[in-house]
Amino acid sequence: MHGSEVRTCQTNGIWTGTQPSCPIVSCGDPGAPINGIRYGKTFTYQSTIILECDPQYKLVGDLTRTCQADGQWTGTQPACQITNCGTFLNGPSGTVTSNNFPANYNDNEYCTWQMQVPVDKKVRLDFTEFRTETGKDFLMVYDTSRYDRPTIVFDGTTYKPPPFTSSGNVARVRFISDGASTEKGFSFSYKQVGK
Ligand SMILES: [Ca+2]
Repeated sequence: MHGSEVRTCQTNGIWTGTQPSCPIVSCGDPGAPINGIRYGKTFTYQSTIILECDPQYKLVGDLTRTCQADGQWTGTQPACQITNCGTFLNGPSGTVTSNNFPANYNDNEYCTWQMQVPVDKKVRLDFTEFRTETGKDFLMVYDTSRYDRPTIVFDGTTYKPPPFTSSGNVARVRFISDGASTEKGFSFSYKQVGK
């Protein structure tokens, strides 16, 4: 706030101090990390943005940042570190498997696949196999045109994720394993479907 917090009416009929005003606080655009993307288009007080890395890169640092009253973002801008897995998939259909499938995947994996279809289509995912270490190794499905929508997370050995259809023309799938114990992993197909 700029101006006087308390103003008193004086005998001359004029208020003391100056009229307060509240300028809109903006933290400014922090940009996207190199080899990454920024979700969220407002940078004012209480806005939250999400920082993400492209396939073949791993996010190191803060996934989300929020604009504070002092005009500073929480946390620090993350970086995207190269990995040895994941890719962009742009064809009308395809199949994705975890590393080494059907043998076990590796420890400490961070793999992202992005499926993109024409703008008037959606991406449908159908899982054929799914086994990951319960509570430790996770598969995440991102509906990337809806950054505000919670990510769907799957893990375990007893069920297969249900089919998923994106709301836009892009979907991302990410697999993250911890440093010990592995399973067979997963296999899914994707294809473009009409809106
Ligand atoms: Ca594990």
